[in-house]
Amino acid sequence: MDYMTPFTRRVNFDEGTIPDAVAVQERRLADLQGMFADAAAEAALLPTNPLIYRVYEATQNPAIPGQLRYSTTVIYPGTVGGEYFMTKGHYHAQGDRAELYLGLVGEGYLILQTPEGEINVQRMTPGAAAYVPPYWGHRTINVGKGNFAFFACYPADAGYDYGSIAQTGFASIVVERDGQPQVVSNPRFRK
Ligand code: S6P
Ligand code: ZN
Repeated sequence: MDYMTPFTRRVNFDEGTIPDAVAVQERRLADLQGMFADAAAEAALLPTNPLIYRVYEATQNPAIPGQLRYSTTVIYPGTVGGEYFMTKGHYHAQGDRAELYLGLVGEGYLILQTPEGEINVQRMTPGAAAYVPPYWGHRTINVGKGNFAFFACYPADAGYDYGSIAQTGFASIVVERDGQPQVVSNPRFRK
């Protein structure tokens, strides 16, 4: 048997980062083009191409059954035409793979959607352990004034299906109304 060597990576609980991450992905507005409901507001912001979030990958464990990967995501505060900064969102390429999120810093929403368009919203604050069941697409949204960060652990072979979300969007979006987050239906949702 060729045993894998155990290891530890430290999560910074104040920042929600993984300082010795094996990879850090940056997502800017250009990477989310067409995903915000207010196309004019998105186009107006595009020249400055703000940083929306970073993903700190703790591992590059092999994408095979039985292996796990884990990471943190830090979403910066801000809106595009009143719609809060958010992740691209995805289904798992292997749809039956679940995932666990743990809130670390700030305040966010986890919005989940079935392939049929059913929506579920979970509020995430530090300590909230939110379960993403098999088959639910998922996106996280920073609804606070500071950074929002969470830890994620998922089967290494889950993979990413970004295409379905890019095509249809989520049926609901989260916008700021009178300084408060509100979940409203997405005018650009294409079922
Ligand atoms: C992976 C997990 C997270 C996200 C990350 C960024 O299954 O759900 O690590 O990859 O939060 O979101 P996205 O939608 O850009 O991959
Ligand atoms: Zn996922």
